[in-house]
Amino acid sequence: MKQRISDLSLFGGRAEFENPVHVGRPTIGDRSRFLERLNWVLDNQRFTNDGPMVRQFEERLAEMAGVRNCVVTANATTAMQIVYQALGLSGGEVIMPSMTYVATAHAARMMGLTPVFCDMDLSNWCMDPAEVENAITSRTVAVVGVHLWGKPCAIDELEKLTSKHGLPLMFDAAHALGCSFQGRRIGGFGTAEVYSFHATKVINSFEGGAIATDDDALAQRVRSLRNFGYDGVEGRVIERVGTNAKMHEVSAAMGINSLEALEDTMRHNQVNHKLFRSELYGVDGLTVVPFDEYANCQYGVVTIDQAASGISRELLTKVLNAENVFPARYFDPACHQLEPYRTENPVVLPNTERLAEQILVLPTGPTVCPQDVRRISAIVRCAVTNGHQVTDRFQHQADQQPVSAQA
Ligand code: T4K
Repeated sequence: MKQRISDLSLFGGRAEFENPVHVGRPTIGDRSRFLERLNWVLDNQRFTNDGPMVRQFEERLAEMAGVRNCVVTANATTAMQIVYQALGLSGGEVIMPSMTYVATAHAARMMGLTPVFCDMDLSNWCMDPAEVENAITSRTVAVVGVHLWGKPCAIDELEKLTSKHGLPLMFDAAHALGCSFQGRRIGGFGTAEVYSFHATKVINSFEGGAIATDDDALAQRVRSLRNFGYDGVEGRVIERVGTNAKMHEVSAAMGINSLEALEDTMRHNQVNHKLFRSELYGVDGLTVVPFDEYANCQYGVVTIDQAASGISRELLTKVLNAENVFPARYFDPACHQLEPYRTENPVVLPNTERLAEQILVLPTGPTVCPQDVRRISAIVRCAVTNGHQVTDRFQHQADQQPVSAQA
């Protein structure tokens, strides 16, 4: 394990990992069960349009989340769009955090709605409800909370606020499947919650999403909207303008497989998370974002404060890449800093901007074993505790390079 600067591969040491270690490796579950399910789909000859695998996946999800309805879709982005449509929202402002994946904002914009971005509360790493209250105007038509990296956002406060103002409350729960808040699984809060089953998520269906809601009428409308607007009861009457956001059977088969592995996956991730916390404890300028024991811990989130550590996030990334470790910068730039959402008078969100500059997500998940976590942590600890020296040495190395090699 790396201990001295000279051990680092960036400075001539041997790479710690022979094969690349990535963020976001998919969770497959029991491969032979998946292949059995795949064969079953092929034999059954029903590939899509609300088939038996999709229905089973929906039932099992609803049971896991403790909600009345789970409507699965092609992905979470279209799921959010059809929730807006089902709520009859076609204009006005939607309040959401800026520190989220751009899909949260795009889903609103694609439906003709205007995202209004709020800053975050650094004590829980989620949207600050006080900021939400300030942002509510007569143009506000909905509020979207995001359970960033699986951390439940300020659900209670947002529920109180939205009910006071008579606004629908949607949660982007793309990261939070399996997580709980006050003893209840994420999925049953607000008007609706939306999961993602993208390949990189704690449960994957290759691509996929779901709308979880206790509102039966809303569930029926979103079922219809995901299937061209066909009526959900009779099935053959076009009742409204809808899209094609259906999940197909092979996706659902993978989703069920991966759902069956959820408890094991969460246990594994929680062990990895605790190890990151202990192995990186006390490193100046580095914080391992904490999760409680009810989180799915699918992201190994750290922040690097360059002023305190002497090393930039970018250089730490270079150090890790040289060791064959590939972290991710979720989510930098934040949404309000992205081209489609920049305004003439720039919105300033200090906490979000600071976090966006410092965030780094380290690999975890079932393909990353606890020993890998120790090895990754050793690299990080070595680079960050010697931050100034690593920076100087890297600069010196760069200065020695011929100009053509630097270009
Ligand atoms: N709301 C939030 C808060 C979200 O984070 C997301 C999606 C959404 C809504 C929308 O959900 P969906 O509409 O996608 O269902 C990924 C995903 O594309 C995106 O789904 C996800 N969030 C976002 C956070 O990240 P990238 O840009 O990180 O993907 P990529 O290809 O760079 O891969 C990242 C890492 O994962 C790499 O290390 C390789 C690994 N990987 C990736 C894929 C696709 C694999 O090992 N296998 C794979 O198949 O976007």
